[in-house]
Amino acid sequence: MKIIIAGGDGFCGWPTALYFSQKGHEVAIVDNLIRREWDKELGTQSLTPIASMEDRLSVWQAQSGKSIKFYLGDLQDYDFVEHVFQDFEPEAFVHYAEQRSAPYSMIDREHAVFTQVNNVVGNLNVLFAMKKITPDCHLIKLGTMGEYGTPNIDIEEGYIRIEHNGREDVLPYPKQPFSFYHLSKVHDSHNIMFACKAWGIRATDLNQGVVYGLWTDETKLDERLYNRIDFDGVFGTALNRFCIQAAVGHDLTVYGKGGQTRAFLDIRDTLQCVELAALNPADAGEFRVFNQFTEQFSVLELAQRVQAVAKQMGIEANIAHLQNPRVEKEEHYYHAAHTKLLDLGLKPHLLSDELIQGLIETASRYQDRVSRDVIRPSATWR
Ligand code: NAD
Ligand code: USQ
Repeated sequence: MKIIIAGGDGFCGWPTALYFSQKGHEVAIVDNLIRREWDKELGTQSLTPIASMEDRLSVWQAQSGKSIKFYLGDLQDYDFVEHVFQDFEPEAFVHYAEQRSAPYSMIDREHAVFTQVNNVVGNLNVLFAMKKITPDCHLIKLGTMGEYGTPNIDIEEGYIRIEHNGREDVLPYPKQPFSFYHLSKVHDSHNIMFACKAWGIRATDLNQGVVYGLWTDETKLDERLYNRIDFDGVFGTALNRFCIQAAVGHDLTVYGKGGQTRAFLDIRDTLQCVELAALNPADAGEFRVFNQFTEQFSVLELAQRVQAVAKQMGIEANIAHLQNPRVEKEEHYYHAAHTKLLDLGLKPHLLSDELIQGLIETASRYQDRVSRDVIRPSATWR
């Protein structure tokens, strides 16, 4: 299959590109490398050292004998996007290339506007180029479980049957997103749904939970193939952050009560899910929605899991309940459906003590790269 991985320099995108390449697909990465600039803006860096894209690709070629094409450019630039579609003629387009941090989108007006313009315009450009050049191409779009928020009823996969005044219909599930970032994903979903209906585009919206873990078979082959992993208070996410905090002797930063429950998955399952979507494309005109996660946990539960594994390793990790920088429910009902990817054959890697231990060990190895100044949350919702 000819497949584009947009956002292929990022945490999910880089291992996905290698995974598809290893499986013999013809892969191209599209990225403007802006994620590396955001690190500089925030005074942080990946825990693991990451090589330049040039080095990543030449090492991969040497290791595997396979080449990955790289298009350097911004999805907000329509001429660039059209060129990519003309030149590569993809059968599938995996779209990870967005600003993905909720706290980053809440820093101030400029960051909120940037996030929504970057994400919504980039996605619209992809839709228009697809319609014009490769109308049969399958769009595999990374959305988020955070589109749904935390309603007091079960969350369904994209759609819900509603009865109202004696009539019934299957309608998009109500959205109550957590941040301006999560809102950008809702806007994307609406734009894609409309493009499917109006132009017959085929699309799968993967409402992904929080991704944890780091290593995949391909990224551990050579230090220059290592993936990035974030620890800072803006881009770092719950479980990965707790493991790194335990390793460097920082309190585990639970926001508020910690009863916030979210959907989670191992990064190896991100790759599996995207592969399952790609191998089983949506029909022409179909806007398909999968909830992409394997387990749900409260934030406090995760901190306690990390604390227990750290203890077995001889590390005393303290759990601190920080004042919550976000506006979110700290105790709530949460039950989300996630059967569609399992039906396609997903074999989940459930959260294990070994994975937590491995992350703590990796973080210990690279602890000199962790600046403690950027660990506490800096952006607030209020
Ligand atoms: P990331 O920030 O590590 O990677 C995103 C990549 O996209 C970066 O390399 C960046 O340079 C690139 N990019 C951003 N805007 C671009 C643009 N306009 N043009 C070209 N390239 C651009 O993010 P990630 O953690 O790999 O997440 C990938 C996707 O998955 C995102 O869309 C995110 O919303 C979604 N997602 C991530 C998680 C998670 O826990 N990491 C969970 C659910 C959903
Ligand atoms: N949290 C803490 N302590 C921390 C970090 C986070 O208590 O140190 C809490 C947050 O308050 C929140 C929950 O953990 O309640 C999740 O926060 P997060 O930073 O781990 O994840 P989130 O902001 O939701 O965003 C991440 C990705 C985003 C993706 C989303 C999936 O950055 O791209 O869309 O996970 S989901 O959560 O399903 O919306």
